[in-house]
Amino acid sequence: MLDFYTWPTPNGRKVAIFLEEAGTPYNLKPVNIGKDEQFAPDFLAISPNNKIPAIVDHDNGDLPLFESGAILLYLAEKEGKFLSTDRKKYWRTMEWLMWQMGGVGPVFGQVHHFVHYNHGKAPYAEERFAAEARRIYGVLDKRLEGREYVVDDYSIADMAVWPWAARHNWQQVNLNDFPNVRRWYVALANRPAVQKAWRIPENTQPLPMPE
Ligand SMILES: N[C@@H](CCC(=O)N[C@@H](CS)C(=O)NCC(=O)O)C(=O)O
Repeated sequence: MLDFYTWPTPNGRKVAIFLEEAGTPYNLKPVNIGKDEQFAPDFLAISPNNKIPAIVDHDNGDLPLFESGAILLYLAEKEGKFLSTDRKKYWRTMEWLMWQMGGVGPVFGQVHHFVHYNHGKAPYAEERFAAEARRIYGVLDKRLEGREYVVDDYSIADMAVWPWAARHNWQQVNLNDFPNVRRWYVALANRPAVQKAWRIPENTQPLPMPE
């Protein structure tokens, strides 16, 4: 059994999707980041960067892990799911997972900060990060041309990117401008495990669907 520390945000949802898709049993430990619970000493002992998601694996000597990319890789290896053992596909998945961790997450996070939460305060930053987000959507759209998933089979790469695309409204992005992303986004949004993960921990946020 493992403990899953999370909150209904893009990074938390990556791991929630994996756990629901894999059917991995877990104890849910909500960390309300709106109430600064991520700074509690008990949580910092598990996640020293004071961010969700984090896990503690009691099947593995109470191993604590933070950083969503590391957690996805750990769980994929532990469960033997959603990460191909074929070496080419393995590295292709790693490549797109790292693209999410190094590009999509940090850039979209800045778009949320400047464009969604603090609109009008820093026009240059809004313009810069919104333009970079559109460029990233373009890269993803090209990647998904003629492909069902980011890397051949449904994988942790899809699970890492999808929750960030779910905030397309905050990013002022119309998914109709990116038809391959739209198709992929809707297909994942219709998966029962993704819909369940969206509600973890319990929340009333509507799951965004493009018009
Ligand atoms: N690189 C980290 C980023 C995690 C992250 O930014 N988590 C946010 C929620 S999506 C958080 O916990 N923020 C609380 C804070 O910054 O104090 C990961 O991928 O796990």
